[in-house]
Amino acid sequence: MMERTQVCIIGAGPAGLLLSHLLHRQGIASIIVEAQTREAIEGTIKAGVLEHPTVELLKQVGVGARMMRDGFEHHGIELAFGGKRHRIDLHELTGGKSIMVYPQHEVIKDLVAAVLANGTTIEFGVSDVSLHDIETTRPSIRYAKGGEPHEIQCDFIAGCDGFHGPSRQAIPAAIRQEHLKVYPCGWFGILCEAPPSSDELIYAQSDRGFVLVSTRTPKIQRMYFQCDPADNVNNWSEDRIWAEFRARLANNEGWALKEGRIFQKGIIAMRSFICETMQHGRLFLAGDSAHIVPPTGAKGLNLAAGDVVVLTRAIRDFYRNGSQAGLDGYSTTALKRVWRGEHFSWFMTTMLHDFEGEDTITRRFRRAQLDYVVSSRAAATSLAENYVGLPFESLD
Ligand code: RFL
Ligand code: PHB
Repeated sequence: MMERTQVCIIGAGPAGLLLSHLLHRQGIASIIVEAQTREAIEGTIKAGVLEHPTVELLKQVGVGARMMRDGFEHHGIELAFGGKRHRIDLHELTGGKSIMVYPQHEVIKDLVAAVLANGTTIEFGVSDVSLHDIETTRPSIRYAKGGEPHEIQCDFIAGCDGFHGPSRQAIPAAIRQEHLKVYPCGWFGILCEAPPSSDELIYAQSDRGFVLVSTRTPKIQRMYFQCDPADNVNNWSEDRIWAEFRARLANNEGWALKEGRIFQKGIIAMRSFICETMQHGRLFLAGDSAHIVPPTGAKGLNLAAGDVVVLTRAIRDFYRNGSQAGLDGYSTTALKRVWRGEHFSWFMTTMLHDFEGEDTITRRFRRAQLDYVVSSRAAATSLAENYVGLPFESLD
């Protein structure tokens, strides 16, 4: 079957769905193709923190109602080290900004509902997606669904297919510069049935490794501890997991984690990755297809949102007044924000994780940096400004 649309979007993650919705609001049509089922994308546990510009954008484009009702606004975070907790007052340090704890799969549900209500097609469960003629003004994608071959012709292809999707590979290797840093650790993430242990997220550094205490609802908590990326979740019983959390969060202040039944476990890799350029011909990458951050800065989804704002503007200007400038400058504009988020994520990661085999001077530098961040208003303000998120491009 052959179809035609203005923008063909590969991937129904936050990047692809939000792009489709933003384009629709500019009167631009799209079709999304997605390898997984709707149930799978709406059920995958990923991000938890939305930064201030993302929250404002979701509200502004009419997909923020459930987030405002069910999400949790946080005005600060805590850094724990040396047996003590130290609060970073995001709200006060940024002139009133905050972050929202609202799970990625709930954002996905809100966006899928909005995109379908726009009358846009999302083709779920496709396979063998390939990109064609991206160096011409009539690119297309081909894929299979239910054993049948399909083709979509379009003006633009948006590669929103995550780190493992085919879009990035469609940019010739010779013009693609890839920057990669793999960290020698992973994060072991759990969901458990327990009340919150803290009003705010705790990022904890210890000699046994990093811990993040996050939350989902008053009854479900999300926590992570730094682990060997090659470890297996089956090596970790509930008892062993809680013992590890207790050892890493040992403190002089008399508080302890509230423990409960663990019902989800997983290990994620930690890497920093940037693909320069994010465009080729009529193909534009957005989100994790072009860049990955370690999760310590809570930036991945938020960087994806920043990209699609820039891309929406560029495509809108093309259709509205034939301008090519936004399209030509897409990668340069988007990458500026991406590099900032990448650096911040690296900064948070190296400040909070101890790595095996490090020399003692590196460990002492880490402690000096932590002491500085919690004792200098200038240093805390810098962390807060980055954590709540630097502004997006304007869509007006
Ligand atoms: P996604 O979410 O990976 O979506 C890509 C979609 O493309 C589909 N796809 C294909 N479709 C068709 N054909 C193909 N060949 C395809 N190949 C792939 C996939 O099925 C998928 O549906 O990328 P996107 O949209 O760029 O969004 C990026 C975010 O998902 C990611 O950056 C965040 O989850 C990162 N992240 C966090 N980001 C934050 O902003 N704040 C956080 O607090 C935060 N915490 C996290 C995180 C990521 C985590 N994990 C699991 C990696 C915590 C964790 C544990
Ligand atoms: C989460 O709640 O999943 C979460 C929060 C903050 C991060 C990463 C993940 O930095």
